[in-house]
Amino acid sequence: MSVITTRREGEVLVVTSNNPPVNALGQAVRAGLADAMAEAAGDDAIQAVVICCEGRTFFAGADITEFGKPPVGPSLPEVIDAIEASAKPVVAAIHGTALGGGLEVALGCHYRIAVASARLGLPEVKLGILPGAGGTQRLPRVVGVAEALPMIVTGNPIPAAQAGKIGLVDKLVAEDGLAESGVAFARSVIGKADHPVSSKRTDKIGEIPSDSDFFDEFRKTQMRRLKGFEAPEACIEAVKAAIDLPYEEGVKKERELFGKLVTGTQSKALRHVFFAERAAAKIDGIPADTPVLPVKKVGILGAGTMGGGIAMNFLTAGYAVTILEREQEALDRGVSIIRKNYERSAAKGRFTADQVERAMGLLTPTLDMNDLADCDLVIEAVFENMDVKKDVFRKLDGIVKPGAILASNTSYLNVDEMAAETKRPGSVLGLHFFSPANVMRLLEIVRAAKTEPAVLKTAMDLAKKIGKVAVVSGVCFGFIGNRMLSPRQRAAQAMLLQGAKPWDVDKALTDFGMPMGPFQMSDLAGLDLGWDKANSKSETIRDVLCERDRRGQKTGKGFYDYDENRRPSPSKEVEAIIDEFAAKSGLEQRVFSQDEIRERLLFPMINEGAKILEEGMAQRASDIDTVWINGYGWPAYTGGPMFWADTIGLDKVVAGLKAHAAASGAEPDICKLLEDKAAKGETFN
Ligand code: HSC
Ligand code: NAD
Repeated sequence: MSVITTRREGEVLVVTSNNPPVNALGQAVRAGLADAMAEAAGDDAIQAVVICCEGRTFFAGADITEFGKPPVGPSLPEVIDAIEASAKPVVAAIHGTALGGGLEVALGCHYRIAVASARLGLPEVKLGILPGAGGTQRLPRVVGVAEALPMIVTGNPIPAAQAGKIGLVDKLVAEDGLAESGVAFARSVIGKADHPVSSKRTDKIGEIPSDSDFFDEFRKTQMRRLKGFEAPEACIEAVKAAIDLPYEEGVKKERELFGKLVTGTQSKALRHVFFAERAAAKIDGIPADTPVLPVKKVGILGAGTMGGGIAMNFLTAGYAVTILEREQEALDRGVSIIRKNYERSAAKGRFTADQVERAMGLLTPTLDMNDLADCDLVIEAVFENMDVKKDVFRKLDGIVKPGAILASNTSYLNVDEMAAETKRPGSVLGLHFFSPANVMRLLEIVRAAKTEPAVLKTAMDLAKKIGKVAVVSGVCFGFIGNRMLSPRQRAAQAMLLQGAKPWDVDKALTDFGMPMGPFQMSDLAGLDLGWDKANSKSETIRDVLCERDRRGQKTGKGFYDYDENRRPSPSKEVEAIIDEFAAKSGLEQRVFSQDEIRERLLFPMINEGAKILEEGMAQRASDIDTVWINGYGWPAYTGGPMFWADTIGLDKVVAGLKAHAAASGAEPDICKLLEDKAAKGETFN
């Protein structure tokens, strides 16, 4: 059956798209829409047209899989121009998400109606491009620049009610019977003298001149979000063109900017990120009919840094949570931090006071492990110590109902060993959240040797429900993310002994787009994490820093000095300590370029990533990219570490690793998979 069908409701032609899963505007859909418009034009009995979609959503945009392939007509702009040129009014009837090209189709229509649950947006910028089918020119004309600019530059969709307020939607209609509502609306406009044509509107576009401060003010508020990305600035330029140029010329400008972006590296990388996140949700070796186990009540052990944040994820999503601590004081502290975090978010407008109370009302604090007996899932976030973890698993196994899932939030430890303490190893897995757990999107799901498929599938399902991006990892020290952090830390330390300063090292990574470098990260985490005070013998730079109470941000100083606002500055004392160690090492002191620092930090990570793949600890290279982008702030516009390695060339990475090893007088430890791929000219993705 054709993806586009038409049917007549009296004098109204109803055009329906059925192209699952999201009605992407692929070639067949575009051709079908063009045919339908021709059908309407050629039939005197037809006086209006309704465009709607079957399935879960209105058109969710252009078909992203077609980018980078030779275009096959009709193009989306041609189809939308044909819709807009129709002498008979066209009504878009929107449900689900009208996104990107989907919203551009709707903007080409003369009228838009939507159900209240619908959302409308132009998310192209998140794919490193801009709306290329007239969206940057039509949206400002329809809603004004002040409303259009944030939608185009941030890519965030708006709810239908707001779209109604700003004039993007003409009428909100009932959730059921959308096509019928469309027909009724169409009938109500038949016979009107003029139907609004988005590209010809002039009533709102003059409100903000293109040289107004508005654009600079907007840039300032979005600074952090825009840093390093090329597409947002192009979006701003396109919107300015909408103000300054006649529509036809503005469209030309838009097309030119789109063409440049879509062929660029950033857009390729961001499209990779889009598909990588979705691929990560697919697990090898799990039959499609594997059931998802019911989870209603969640137990959490430990109300410390992680336990509290983990609890918030579930509370926000509406799960009942019981949180366990050893002592009343720690329990009270944990619960009050959860409340404070919610209240802070409410103050920023992210929650209403009611939502805060509803979430807090779902939380049961306890000191008695027996209260976890009826939980469907229990996650432990107690100290990172195998004996403590084993003890917890043994006890939980005896208390929590049979069939319930037991999970560890361990950062490094062996989940198989914990599972072995229980009589239900099939129900044990790792759920590794990232700090702050209520904010970071990544969840590493650690598949232990005996984890059952249903348990794994349930965890993947839960991750989606609490808004996380989940990636499956095998059991190895540090799993995917932290395991790759270790060689980076070693490389950073080694450079200190050869003349680099912590701030030079960190700068190479922040310039690359990471939120912080290795030494800023150590200062944030605390240098004394795992440091043995009693046995410290001033053997490493870290030992000396901790001995002098330079333990990181929490003591006001670490590798850096911090002021009262936690702003870092280079430290003379640290420089002197490093110089002393460097002199003792006998290594030659030299100046490192920022390029060399970056390569020395990042190439060993790629090598480790390749080992992770070779050992089957990650299912695919793109999973590693997803981990680093969502768990550690790796800049998405480079596509993640493995994609980035592909873009610079694996042969270059191997050559770099060899050169760095030679410079340090060490044997290079290069992963065979990486070396083989480099030799064959292959890539990871
Ligand atoms: C665009 O529209 C550019 C335009 O300006 C036109 C430019 C024309 C220029 C011409 C110049 C001459 N395409 O996310 P889910 C797949 S750019 C292809 O899990 P959900 C997805 O991969 C586009 N495939 O579902 C997955 O496949 P799998 C702007 C797409 O319910 C499956 O659908 N639009 C696709 O959680 C389910 O996806 C966007 O960026 C697409 N556009 O969320 C919207 N969209 O099953 C992107 C999805 O094989 N999409 N797929 O893994 C989304 O944000 C989400 O998919 C939804 C649904 C919110 C729609
Ligand atoms: P934390 O010290 O802040 O909290 C641990 C809490 O567990 C403490 O409040 C302690 O009183 C409590 N606790 C200890 N034994 C208990 C028991 N038997 N029953 C109930 N409560 C008990 O530590 P954290 O940073 O939250 O780390 C917890 C776990 O999460 C560790 O395994 C850690 O490796 C992991 N993790 C930490 C981070 C991070 O950045 N902090 C990130 C990811 C994972």
